[in-house]
Amino acid sequence: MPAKQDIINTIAQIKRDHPGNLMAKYFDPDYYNSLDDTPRARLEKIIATGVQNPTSEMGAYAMHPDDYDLFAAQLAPMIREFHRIPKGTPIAQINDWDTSATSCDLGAIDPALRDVSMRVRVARNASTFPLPGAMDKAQRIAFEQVAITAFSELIQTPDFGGKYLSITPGTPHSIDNNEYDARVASHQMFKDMSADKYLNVAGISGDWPHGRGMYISAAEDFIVWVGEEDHLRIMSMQTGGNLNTLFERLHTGLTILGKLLPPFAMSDTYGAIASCPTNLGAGMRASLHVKLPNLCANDPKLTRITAEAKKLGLAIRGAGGEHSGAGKGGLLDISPSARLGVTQMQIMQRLYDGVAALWKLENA
Ligand code: DAR
Repeated sequence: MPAKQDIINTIAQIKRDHPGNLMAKYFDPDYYNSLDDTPRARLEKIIATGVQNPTSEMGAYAMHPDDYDLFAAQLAPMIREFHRIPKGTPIAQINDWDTSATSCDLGAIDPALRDVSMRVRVARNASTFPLPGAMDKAQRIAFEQVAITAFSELIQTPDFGGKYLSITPGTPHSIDNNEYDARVASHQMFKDMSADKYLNVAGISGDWPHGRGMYISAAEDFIVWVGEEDHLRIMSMQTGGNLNTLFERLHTGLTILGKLLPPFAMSDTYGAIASCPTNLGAGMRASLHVKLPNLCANDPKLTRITAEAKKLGLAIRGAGGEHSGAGKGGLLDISPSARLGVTQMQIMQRLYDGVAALWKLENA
């Protein structure tokens, strides 16, 4: 590991060159120097991704649930800025899954939006293991076995029955490379994490592919990733326009799993604990794919649509995931940015209202 002053100088340079790197923006050399060796080493691991990847947006991943409290001096201001929570405003995650108060069916905006690909997922981590960045191979495999035990119960339920597909070599659930590739191509399975420079530095992709896999319901509308950026990514997905149905399926599945797994790592301040500070709170990413060719025209970096979406509290990704460009016909992945200090229903409404506004702009 570089000497303390080298790290301080490197981060100062990143702060000058990459003002969007929140880790560098809020790194305090005096605080860093005040730490004893052990906590300083823990902080260095948390921020390593942002130091070695200066173009990072957040630039940090937690390694243990209590990192958010122990290293609040570094992490709290980053979290406030990303989630747009003004300094001095108390942070308290409130949960609201009651879909009866609103109807968010995209078909009501335009019949052309009746059959969009949509998914909503939450990140959850078991409180009985370190977060993925600090897990060793044995822990990754042990957690996968904990998840498989829970899935053996889930398989018995009428709406969520399905199967578990592991990419840990040589297990009864293991799938071959052809099936893995096909599941990735269909956006059901996560990509090879060892190709992600951000996750590699953070240790989150360590021991790939051991301890990784996915549960999929028979209807292929409920999926649980095991061992991705968090212990679990629990997701509901469908082709259609009704966000209420999508969210209700997730909530029901999450509730069932919550009773079958060890307690999730939770915080009074930040709600569901996640590896990445961007995923705190509801720990939810609700997204849908929609074609906006006019708003993407002649703009390979998606500068215009990204700016318009940001005004609506939305983030834009290419259809191929993070750091990818628009897909065929201007296909984009649209999702609300804020996940902390907003309820599940506020996220659903923000996605619905945001898509309505972008669709109007696209067809103006
Ligand atoms: N490379 C990270 C990504 C942060 C948000 N996306 C996640 N967590 N998948 C960065 O700090 O830019």
